Amino acid sequence: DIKGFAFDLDGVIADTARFHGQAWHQTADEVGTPWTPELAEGLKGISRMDSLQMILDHGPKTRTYTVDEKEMLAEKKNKNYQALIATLTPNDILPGMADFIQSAVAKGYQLSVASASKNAPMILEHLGLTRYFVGIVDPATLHAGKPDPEIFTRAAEILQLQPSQVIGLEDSAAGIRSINGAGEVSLGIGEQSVLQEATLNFATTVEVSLTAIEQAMTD
Ligand code: B16
Ligand code: MG
Repeated sequence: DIKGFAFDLDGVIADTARFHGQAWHQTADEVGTPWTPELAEGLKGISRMDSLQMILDHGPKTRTYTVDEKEMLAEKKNKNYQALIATLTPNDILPGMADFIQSAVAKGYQLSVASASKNAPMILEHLGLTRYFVGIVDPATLHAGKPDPEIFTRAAEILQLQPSQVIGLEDSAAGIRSINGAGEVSLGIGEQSVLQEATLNFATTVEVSLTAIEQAMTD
């Protein structure tokens, strides 16, 4: 029986990708990397330092950056990003997800967060959602990011549940792979062609409800 849910954040609870995009665009301009929609898409779900490396790899490569310089670039991006996420309010929760989260808690399910973002606690605070979650996996303590199963394994441990008792919600292919690898039930939100490996698939957050999930599980 399902007793808990592990949530990805960006793309599942809120659309923070647009803020990451805005802040990384500024970094790209600074290092001379042309900003393209493909680059913006490629940055979704990957860690901060991997994102910076991807931007540098798409650049002119006329110079190399030291570890210190890279850390300064990443820190500057994060400051800009944090200024943007400070504007988030409960109105920025993706459609249907506030209802889903509240009704899941009301029905006795346990919730945790499995996000690659070190800013997840701050984002949940601005969205007014902190109190609904038993805990948030700290991505700084992980040995490997998504698609490695570690983050979703830890999300079940936080809930003190067996992986088979947990449904993981994700909008990225790497995230779905992580959930499946952890032995949980994967719920993909987005295009089925991208999230082929998901056990359950919903086109948008609007369709996600306890009734719809129960229905999909018995199909
Ligand atoms: P931070 P998720 C991910 O969030 C974002 O999709 C990705 O673009 C970002 O680089 C990553 O978090 C790290 O974020 O710089 O705030 O630590 O989809 O795993 O919730
Ligand atoms: Mg995501």
